[in-house]
Amino acid sequence: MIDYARVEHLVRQAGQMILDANLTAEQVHIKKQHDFVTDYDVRIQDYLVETLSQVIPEATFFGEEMAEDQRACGDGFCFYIDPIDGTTNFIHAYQHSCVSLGISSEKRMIAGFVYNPYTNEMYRAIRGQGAYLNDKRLWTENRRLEEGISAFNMPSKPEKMDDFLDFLRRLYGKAETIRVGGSAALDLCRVASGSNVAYVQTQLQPYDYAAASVIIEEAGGVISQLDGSPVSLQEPCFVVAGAPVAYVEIRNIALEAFKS
Ligand code: 2AM
Ligand code: CA
Repeated sequence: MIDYARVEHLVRQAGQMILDANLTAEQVHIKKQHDFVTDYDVRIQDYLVETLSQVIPEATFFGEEMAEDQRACGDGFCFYIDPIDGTTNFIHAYQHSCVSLGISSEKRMIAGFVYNPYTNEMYRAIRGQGAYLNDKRLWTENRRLEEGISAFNMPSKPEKMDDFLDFLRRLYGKAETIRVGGSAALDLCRVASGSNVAYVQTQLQPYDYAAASVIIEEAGGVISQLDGSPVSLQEPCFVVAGAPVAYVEIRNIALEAFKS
């Protein structure tokens, strides 16, 4: 039995490290074009790996700031860690970033914790036990695209820019309105809470959506790849999510726009 209360406490502590950060220019490094890492991303990941290893000693880790050949999820418990989701927001003091922690077992997500320290909002779900925002149980109201906010994030360098702009043009005609948040995990959790009715990003990494995927599903929402198959827990993929009806609508729009 996993000590989920302890896990949640550690995620909150990690969030506090975001709030306490005193970021200087020397602590910001470029991974690749438009993709940054700060010393705090590494520090928070190290903190979580060290402390979570005590919660489940046999667990493996899939962390954003780990070398790719070190990200290995075994058949047992695996922690998916995004120490700061919304790093660019963090660098610019945008106050919309979070700590994202997913737990899988036998290659299936069993729990997720996504914590926004700026607003003290903890999204969490344990498979089969429902999704919560702090103490409030979440249930995704089944709305259409025209009845809510659709969100997306710009991939750092869209490979198919024309398709992407075509997607936005089509979405603009159907959505009530559109927002770009800059934190995939928070924007996905807002699908669970209903603040967003749907979400699309052309490429995300498992640590970006692992935790949020359980939270969305436990709230009655839907998340998948573009072709409708489950999101990958091993490699990057296209992510579509939404309230059941809005999910179908936005996936159809994406299928039209990205069919080439
Ligand atoms: P990050 O802040 O942890 O890097 C912004 O577009 C959202 O998409 C953020 O959640 C960001 O995660 C994620 N993102 C942007 N570019 C990415 C990439 N190349 N790989 C994975 N996630 C990315
Ligand atoms: Ca990150």
